[in-house]
Amino acid sequence: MISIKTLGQFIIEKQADFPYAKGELSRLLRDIGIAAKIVNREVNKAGLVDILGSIGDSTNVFGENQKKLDVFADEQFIAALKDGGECCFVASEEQEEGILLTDTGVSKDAKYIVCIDPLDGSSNIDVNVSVGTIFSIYRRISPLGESLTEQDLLQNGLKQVAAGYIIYGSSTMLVYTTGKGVNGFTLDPSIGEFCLSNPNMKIPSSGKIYSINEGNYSKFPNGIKQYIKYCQEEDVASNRPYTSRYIGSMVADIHRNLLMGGIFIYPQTAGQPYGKLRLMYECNPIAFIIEQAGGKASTGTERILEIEPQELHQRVPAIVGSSEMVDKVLEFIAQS
Ligand code: AHM
Ligand code: MG
Repeated sequence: MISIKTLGQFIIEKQADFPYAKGELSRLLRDIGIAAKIVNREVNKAGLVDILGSIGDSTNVFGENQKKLDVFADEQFIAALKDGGECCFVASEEQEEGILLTDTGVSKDAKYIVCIDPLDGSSNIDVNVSVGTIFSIYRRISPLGESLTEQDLLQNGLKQVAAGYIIYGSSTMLVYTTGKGVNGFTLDPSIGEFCLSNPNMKIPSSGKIYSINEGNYSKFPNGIKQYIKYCQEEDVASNRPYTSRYIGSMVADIHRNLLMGGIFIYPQTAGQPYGKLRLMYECNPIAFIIEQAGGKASTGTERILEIEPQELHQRVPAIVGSSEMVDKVLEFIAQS
């Protein structure tokens, strides 16, 4: 008989690492895992939409309302967090304002705040390329029963109690950390469970892959341009030239680099002084995971996890990956 460990079993075992834990965080992670399976089912059906009816606020041939997948994912995760009762506030990329779940009464005593990008890389859905979900979990600061304040909602990345991503790819995987290493689970569709497949993940300290949208090259800061040229130079000792790989789904680019070693960069450009990616539900959770796996995450001038957030949808430049490669970029930036 093959011995497998499911996400649910693993979460319960790990609860013992937190002596005063009452199981709320475990339940919250489990709720996210369940929503991820439902989103996975829909993502995998995406190609059939043309047969069953068009996406949008239209009705398919069965009379069912077809929703855009990112909207569907957003609703699914929020519903799971609401019903689970462990989350008092959700900030989502899909929602201009955060959602207070305490109003429902269900989460009245809920301790946790979740920031989520329900379906990242959504431009890739229609072309059958991997997309992902990214989430970040914080503990509320204000006492239970009292109103949440800005302090609760805008905590820096070091305060994350857990973070993770789900990649809907050739296999679907959930990777998460609670600050004690990073573990990866692959969905086994035959039993409908995420099973531990990548325990204690570590990113190699260096690699051969650089991931950046080079189409924006002319608008990049000088330090980044110089680093790209460095990646392309021939040098046997440092294994260059590196290989360029850019999917345009952050989760997929980060996941590959986590496994193989590499660097992912989304810098500021002339037109986007803070880059494109969002701090609270894209960069912070990814930075937490990559640091826990032994890598680094910086804006070019500061550690991403130390940024004091000013607003829920704030953007920051991101330089994330193998520690030696991030250090090299920072050297170029410092000299430029
Ligand atoms: P999204 O949240 O609208 O999907 O945008 C985020 C995505 C990231 O997954 C990816 O790294 C980046 O946007 C790609 O952007 P670009 O096409 O500008 O390179
Ligand atoms: Mg996104």
